[in-house]
Amino acid sequence: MSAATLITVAPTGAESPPQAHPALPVTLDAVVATARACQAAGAAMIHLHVRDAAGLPTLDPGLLRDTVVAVREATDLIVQLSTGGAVTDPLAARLAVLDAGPDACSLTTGTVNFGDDVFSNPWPFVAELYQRTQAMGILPEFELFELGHVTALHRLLDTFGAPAGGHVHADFVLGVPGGMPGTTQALASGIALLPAGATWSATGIGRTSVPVMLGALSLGGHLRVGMEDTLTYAPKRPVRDNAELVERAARLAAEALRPAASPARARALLGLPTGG
Ligand code: KMH
Ligand code: ZN
Repeated sequence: MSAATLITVAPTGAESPPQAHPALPVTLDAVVATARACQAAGAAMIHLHVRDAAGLPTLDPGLLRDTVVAVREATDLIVQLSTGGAVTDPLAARLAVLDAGPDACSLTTGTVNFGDDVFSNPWPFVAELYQRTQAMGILPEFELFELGHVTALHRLLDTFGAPAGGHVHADFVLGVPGGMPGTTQALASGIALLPAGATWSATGIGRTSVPVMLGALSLGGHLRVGMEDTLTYAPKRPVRDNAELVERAARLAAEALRPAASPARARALLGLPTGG
């Protein structure tokens, strides 16, 4: 079990409209301010989706690049870009996200029902994306919404070899309507199937956020929190902002005697180069 807890913040996502919450960071300035506040609160990695001038999700290459540069200039956070995008995004644009040069990217290993939609990740796309991360030296964070996604992770490693940097890091995304439930039991089933030596975090969507966080801490995992995953802090109590969610995660991690990892410590844990 790691002595420190890597906290990833997912501040924006692609699915909530800009008017869903006044603190949803949809402009570059707001993303940078959020990144700073979340690092101060204990985050070490940021999972980013980008919005256009209307606040709608986009995979515009220039905006993605500008965001990577701006967050790097303002913080020490590990910059992870989403390759999941929005459920409506074409696969080719999702592959091109890597050209923005992040430290890490999300990589969902299979398709999953996503509310009324389908989050599509056919095997040829997943295989191509994975091989591009290897060629470009970008750390993939394997997003696992289903137990079958863990099987597909093994298939990737068996077919194409280890990720860039040699370390396997996964994130269980629980409680999506259509995916695994946000319970400690589901999480325990998933981590039992991970490859030896892998590190993992977990996040629970909506009201499963706190139970999944407590389950992840007790099972020795890391945490992802943020307004991509929940807009409420408690039933009928909207979240103040992303930093409030990071503050709670850092507090609970400290109580679990596994305090929040600094970005430098998180880099070492994930096998990323330090100092850049
Ligand atoms: N917006 C979801 C359909 C990711 O970032 O890689 C996919 C998602 C996962 O958010
Ligand atoms: Zn995402």
